[in-house]
Amino acid sequence: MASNEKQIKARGILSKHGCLNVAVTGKSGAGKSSFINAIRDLKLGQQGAANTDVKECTKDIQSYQIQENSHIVFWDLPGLGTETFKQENYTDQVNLLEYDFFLIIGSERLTENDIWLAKTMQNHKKKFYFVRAKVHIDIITEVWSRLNPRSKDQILTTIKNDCYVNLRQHGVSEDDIYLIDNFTPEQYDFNRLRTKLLEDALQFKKTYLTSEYVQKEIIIRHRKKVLLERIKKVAMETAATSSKPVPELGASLNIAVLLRETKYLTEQFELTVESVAGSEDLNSLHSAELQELIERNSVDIVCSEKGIIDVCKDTELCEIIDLQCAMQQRTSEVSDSWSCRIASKYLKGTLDIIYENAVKVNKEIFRFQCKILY
Ligand SMILES: Nc1nc2c(ncn2[C@@H]2O[C@H](COP(=O)(O)OP(=O)(O)O)[C@@H](O)[C@H]2O)c(=O)[nH]1
Ligand SMILES: [Mg+2]
Repeated sequence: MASNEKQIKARGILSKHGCLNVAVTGKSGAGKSSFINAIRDLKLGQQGAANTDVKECTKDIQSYQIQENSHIVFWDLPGLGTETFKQENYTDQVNLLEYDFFLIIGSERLTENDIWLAKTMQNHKKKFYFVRAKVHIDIITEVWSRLNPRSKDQILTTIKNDCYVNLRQHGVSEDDIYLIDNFTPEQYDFNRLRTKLLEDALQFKKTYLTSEYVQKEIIIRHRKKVLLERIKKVAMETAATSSKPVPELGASLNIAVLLRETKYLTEQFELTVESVAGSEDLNSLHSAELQELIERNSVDIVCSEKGIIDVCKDTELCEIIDLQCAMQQRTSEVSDSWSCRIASKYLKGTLDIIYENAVKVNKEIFRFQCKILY
């Protein structure tokens, strides 16, 4: 597959259900692929490990997930500063701005490419951490190269200060700088970085779920508004055409139309497991739990003539209904406007029940999704 095609494919995968898409970028040879292997507890050559080498070896974009967290995806980007990937084209070549979050991996001295990446992120209001890899090498070579070697902490402080001084004007705080060595992930800042990334991914997912929930509630509210307009027309239709007397309500109604409408209203708010954001990422146990939750919380609208009468009797029109029935018994006349009012009352009452229920189920689904995040 041509690399362009792969990138377009990547674009589709990127928008996936609130997964934090982390682009691992930086100069070629900095340790990007090695970082991805380290965070996934893999060594070069192990099945599924990213390719790493002293020569440029990552030209296509690949994604990697870690076992303990499905809400984070690492994208191993080609290194910046090679013959193929130069600053002027890099943003487009790798769709840089599509990602949610960035790790700029550097090694040895901070380069112009590192600074350019930080500046690009800052200009586009993208969040990133700067990760200085290979610090173990710095510590070892100190002993070989100096007559009076500095302590390990002194070396680390020097590296960190150098990064901070050069990056702070691009919005980087000291905490956003991580000193790591990919071959000793139990040392230096590796675990702090791992923990922070997992926290960030969780926060990102929560924000995504919240926005999905709010969005759905807006849609539910809007749908109710549209359906209220529809009800006005249908109520007239059901009172005027092929209506039959319903003595309990003192009205004459087209029951078939009312039943058809009841079904229609129910369908407009139906929430299924499939319609829930990220449902294809749920394991079978969670899917079944969600299914059960939706069923347990859904109201059962009785789609029958008796159901219609019950809903009408349940409204504040009760007293007038009794009055109408009494009047009708005396005059044996049914007024069209009364029938229309009853039909409209019934449909609005039903819509209210279905709407309230949809709001409740939406809230329950959101709670469930937040619960299973932990
Ligand atoms: N000692 C040490 N070597 C590293 C580290 N990270 C990467 N390397 C080596 O640096 C070279 C380039 O690494 P790679 O992960 O392929 O860099 P990339 O081009 O940024 O993906 C390889 O030979 C790695 O073994 C590290 O943290 N410590
Ligand atoms: Mg690589």
